[in-house]
Amino acid sequence: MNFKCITCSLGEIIPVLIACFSITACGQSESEDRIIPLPYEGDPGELAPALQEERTGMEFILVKPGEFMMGSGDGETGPPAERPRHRVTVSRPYYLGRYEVTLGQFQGFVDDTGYRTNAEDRGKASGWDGRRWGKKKGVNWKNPGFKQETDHPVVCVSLNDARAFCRWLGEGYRIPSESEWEYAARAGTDTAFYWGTDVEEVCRYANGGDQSAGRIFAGWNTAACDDGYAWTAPVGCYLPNRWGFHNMAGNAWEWCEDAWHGSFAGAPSDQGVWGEIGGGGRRVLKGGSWYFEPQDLHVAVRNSHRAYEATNGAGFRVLREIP
Ligand SMILES: [Ca+2]
Ligand SMILES: [Ca+2]
Repeated sequence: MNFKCITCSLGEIIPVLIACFSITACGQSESEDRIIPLPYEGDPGELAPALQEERTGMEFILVKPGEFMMGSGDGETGPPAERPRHRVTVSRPYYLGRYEVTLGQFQGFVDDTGYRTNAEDRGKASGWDGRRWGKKKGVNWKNPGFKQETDHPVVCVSLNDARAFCRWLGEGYRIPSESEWEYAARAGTDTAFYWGTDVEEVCRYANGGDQSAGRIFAGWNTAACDDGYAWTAPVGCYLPNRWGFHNMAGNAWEWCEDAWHGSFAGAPSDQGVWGEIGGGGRRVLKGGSWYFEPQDLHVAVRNSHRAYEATNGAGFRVLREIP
C-alpha cells in the first residue's frame, strides 16, 4: 500500500490512498483471491469492517442492515423529485467504496482492457468549460476540460462505462441502487446534510462551488468558505461521514442503477434497484458535484442522465456484494 500526503487549502496534511496496480489479463475472475481484509482484531467469524481490492487498491467499508428515511424531510428545501420521504429497510449487508473511483484506477482498467468510453466513441461529453454549460467536442475522461491528478475522481464516464469497470473488477462488484447509496451517505443521520444542519460547514466535508470557484467563474453563488478546489479534488481530501465514506456530497456525481422517476411515489421500501438492472434509459445520479451551490449538497439530492451520457461533473462509486 502506498500513501502520499497532499496539502489541502485547509492547511492539513491528509493521507490519500493511491491505487496500486498489478495488471492481470482481461476477463480473469480472481476477485476472491484479490481481496485483502484490512487489519481487524474482531471475531474471525464476523464480516470484516473493511476490505481492500488488491489490484486497484480500492477500499470498501461494510454497511450493516438497518432502516432509514429516504428523501428530503418536511423542513428541507429539496424539490418534488426528492419526495415523499419514505422508510426503506436494508436487509442485506454490503461493502461500498470508501471513495469515488479515481482517475488512476480507471486508467488501470483501460490499460488492461483497451476499453473505450461512450464519450470517446461519441466524440463529446457535457459539462462546464469555465464559461458556459453544454456539449463539448473532444471532452472525455482523459480530457475533462480541467487538470486532474490520478487521485481525483474519474469524470466524463457514463453508467455503461461504470458498469464495464465493475465487470472488470469481477463477480459481485456493481453500481449501487439509489437506496443503498443514500443509506450509506446518511450513515444514521436524518438531517439535510450528513454532517448536520449547518450549511456553513460544507467546505469541511465536501468539494462544491466555493470561493476557489467564485474567484474564477464570474457570477457563481458560492459557499462563503474556501475548500481549495474550483474543479475536482483528490478523493479523501475532506472529512468523511459517520461511517467513513468520503465525498458522498460533491466532488463528482455518482451513478446509481435505478431508473429515473420524477418523485418517490411508489418507490420500493427495500434496497433493490427501482427498475430493471442494466437499462439504458435515464438513470439516477446522487450527491451533487464540484460546481454545486452549498445548500444543494444535501444528502437527498438527485439527478439523471441516460446511461450512455457523460459529463465532467459525474463519476461513480462501486458496491461489492456479500455472497
Ligand atoms: Ca470547490
Ligand atoms: Ca461524490
